Amino acid sequence: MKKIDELKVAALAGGVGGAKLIVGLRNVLPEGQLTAIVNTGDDFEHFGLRICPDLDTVCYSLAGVADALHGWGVKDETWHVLDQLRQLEAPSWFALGDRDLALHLERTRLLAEGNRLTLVTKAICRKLEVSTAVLPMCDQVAPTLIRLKDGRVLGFQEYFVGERFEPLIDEIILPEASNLSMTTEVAEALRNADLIVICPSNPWVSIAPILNVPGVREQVSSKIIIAVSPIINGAALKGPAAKMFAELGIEASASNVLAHYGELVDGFVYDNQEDENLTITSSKGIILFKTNTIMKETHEKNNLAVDVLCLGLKLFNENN
Ligand code: FO1
Repeated sequence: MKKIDELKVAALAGGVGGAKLIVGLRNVLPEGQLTAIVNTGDDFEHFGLRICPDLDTVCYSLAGVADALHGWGVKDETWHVLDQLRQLEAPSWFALGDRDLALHLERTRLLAEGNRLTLVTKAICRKLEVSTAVLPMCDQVAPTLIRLKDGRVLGFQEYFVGERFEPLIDEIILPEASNLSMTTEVAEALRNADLIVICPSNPWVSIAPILNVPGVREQVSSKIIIAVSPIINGAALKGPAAKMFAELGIEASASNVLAHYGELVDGFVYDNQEDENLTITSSKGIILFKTNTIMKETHEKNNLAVDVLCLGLKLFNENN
């Protein structure tokens, strides 16, 4: 029998919602028992710089320097470079703040020296005084592409930011898995984990890319997995998840998030405000847990983390 503060947890996360629960898990678990495995499908090249939005959102959030309004980028940011880019009539659709820019410059420099993204991220976390292990899902470039109904194929940021996720999507294209490989760091984190937490991130563009890395789905499926729904009453708190569901022909609902994860999860956490009673389509006995999943304040992040860990601990102890 394990106690909650003995649990080793690997949390799969994408952008803003995922980062909030990662912070809550870091706050309630002892040092060294949490590893964040983060989506890099949103990454892209911009002005020759390697931009890794989800890694940065998780690192800035853990460092306590994330901009509270947006959830991404750095707080107390200034925008002189962006203003000057506009003067130059250069691309300004993706808002790069001055402080944030320093991180993109340094990451690009370290990558150009031949360092793996995993080690570059580790170095950046050290400089941001983040002790939590933050791992990119893989070291290879692994862009998630969006095929639109008008035939165009866009990178995720061009779709999400450039076109404000307005165009109708036809298909989400993940990279060919055979071009990707699980890092030794991710393999070790998954092997050592007692519990896998799928954070309230977009199932298609934040979680699916992580599960697409060869070996990840196999490694996690032998563990207790708790997923948190990013959809409440058919809507996403942030980002395109609900709209994507609809355009992929799936009604946006917590039930459909659960159906999307299907046999993978052992426990599913969804919001108190959810007025539908979830129908479980999977044959295996999935435990449902209703609580507050809206994380504005730190105590809400911590409370959700405790709920997730208690559910995970219960299932872990029943299975071990
Ligand atoms: N999101 C926006 O909606 N507009 C932006 O201009 C923008 C800039 C940006 C810069 C750095 C960064 O790390 C994230 C940024 N994001 C922006 C958010 C980003 O597109 C999303 O958070 C993730 O890709 C979604 O998971």
